[in-house]
Amino acid sequence: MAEETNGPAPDADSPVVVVANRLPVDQVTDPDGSTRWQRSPGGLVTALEPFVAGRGGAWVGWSGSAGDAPDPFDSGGMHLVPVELSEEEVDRYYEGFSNASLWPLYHDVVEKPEYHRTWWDTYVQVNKRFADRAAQVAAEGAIVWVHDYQLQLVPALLRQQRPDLTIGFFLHIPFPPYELFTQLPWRSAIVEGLLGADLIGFQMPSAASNFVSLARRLHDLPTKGSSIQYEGRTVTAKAFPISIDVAAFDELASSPEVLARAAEIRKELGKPDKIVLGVDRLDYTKGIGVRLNAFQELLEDGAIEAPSTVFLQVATPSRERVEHYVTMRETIEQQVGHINGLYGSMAGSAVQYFNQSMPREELAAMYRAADVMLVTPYRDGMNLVAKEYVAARGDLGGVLVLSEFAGAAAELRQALLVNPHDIAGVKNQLLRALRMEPVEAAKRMRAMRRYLAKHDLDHWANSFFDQLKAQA
Ligand code: GDG
Repeated sequence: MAEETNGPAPDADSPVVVVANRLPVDQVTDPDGSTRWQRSPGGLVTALEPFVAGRGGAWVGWSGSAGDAPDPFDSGGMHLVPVELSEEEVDRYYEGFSNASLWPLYHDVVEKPEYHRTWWDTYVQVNKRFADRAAQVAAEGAIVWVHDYQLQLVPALLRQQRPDLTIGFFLHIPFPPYELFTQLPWRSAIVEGLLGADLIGFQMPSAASNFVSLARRLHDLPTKGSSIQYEGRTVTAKAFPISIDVAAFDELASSPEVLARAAEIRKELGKPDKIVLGVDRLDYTKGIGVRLNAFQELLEDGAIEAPSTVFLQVATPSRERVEHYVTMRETIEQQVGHINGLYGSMAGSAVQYFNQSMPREELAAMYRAADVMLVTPYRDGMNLVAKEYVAARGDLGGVLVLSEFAGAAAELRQALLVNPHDIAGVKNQLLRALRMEPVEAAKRMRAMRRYLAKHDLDHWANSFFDQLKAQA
């Protein structure tokens, strides 16, 4: 366990520190058995790298494997500070409290959250360790940006040790209303943990106001608009909807290689008239079953036929040691088998299902090949897949069907919005998307692309940092 510090340690010299569950690198093993660190794929790393690299900044996070942590090292212009987690801590803090208590609770209790005191104790212990590491590397008066639901206690723990710091926190997932949040046996501790920050960012204005009203109702704190008065400080809770690197995705999706692959995918599928696509981490919040039900009923009704209309679903493996995920995967795979048994033919399957992680280029080609993109989460902080689909359609083709309960729905207003709990509504909108005139589809796509071009990942990171610096 790290020693507590009061004020910066003598060698603490990072003016900007990111604290996240994972480091921005993954350890890879080469064919000769040697290991090395490779930058993690993903937008967040790309967005935050410019703020950390080149400014002597640091990134505090877990390496992804249980056991002793490697010593801090430099990579890509960033000082990386690994935090160690034992097997038991991974079970209780990460798979337990983060992914089987907080994740379902924050997603409208789509599955029943489990609450265990041992999980909570470990969550506290691990949050302390992350806060200690950040306190050790942050320079006097540094800006620290803490990320996501795994680390909600870090802002207060860090402020106790280092009142000189400016602390920001961003929650990538939804924040539930008072009536749900107050189920949590440790609700006050979480609110106090977050209030250690100067700025708390959420994906949606409604999530920010859920938090403000919680501070008022549960802790009797004075609030006004997005401001909360707490221990002589003003804490701001506001929405900063996250985005993607729109230009980079657009460029990738219109490269000759990706376009050629998109044409090949259509050919490999037997040149269907329509391709419907879903891309998700295999997660019960994403509403993959809803889509399969709607597709199956349209086949039953005779409104569509297979394989001239084919449904392509990529369900990337995720959290495979958490029980809810194991049962959900079995249910979905049975459903796919059932639909294909009934509606497949020698000419091809009705549903093409992949429980695999795909290269980014392959995803881009699928986006480009798909006539309809189905994004139907029961609840989602943002949903970057919806934004990637729009960014990929420089040809203005394709129709996006999007759940009202994804954060992205507040921005991508020209999508065909659906309530994933209303199967008849999902069927109607899917059919409407399949039958939409290209002129109308292009008009909708153009409007969404215009919006996204201005609201990209840089815009998100800059707005958050600017507001945080203004609070300093
Ligand atoms: C959380 C919040 C919020 C998926 N399969 C493959 C693959 N992906 C990529 C997608 C996209 C990302 O993963 C998924 O992002 P989402 O936003 O859709 O969902 P979560 O993973 O649940 O993310 C969410 C987000 O944080 C950011 O704040 O939007 O609400 O839940 O980029 O393309 N990428 C590759 N192969 C795959 O098979 N390469």
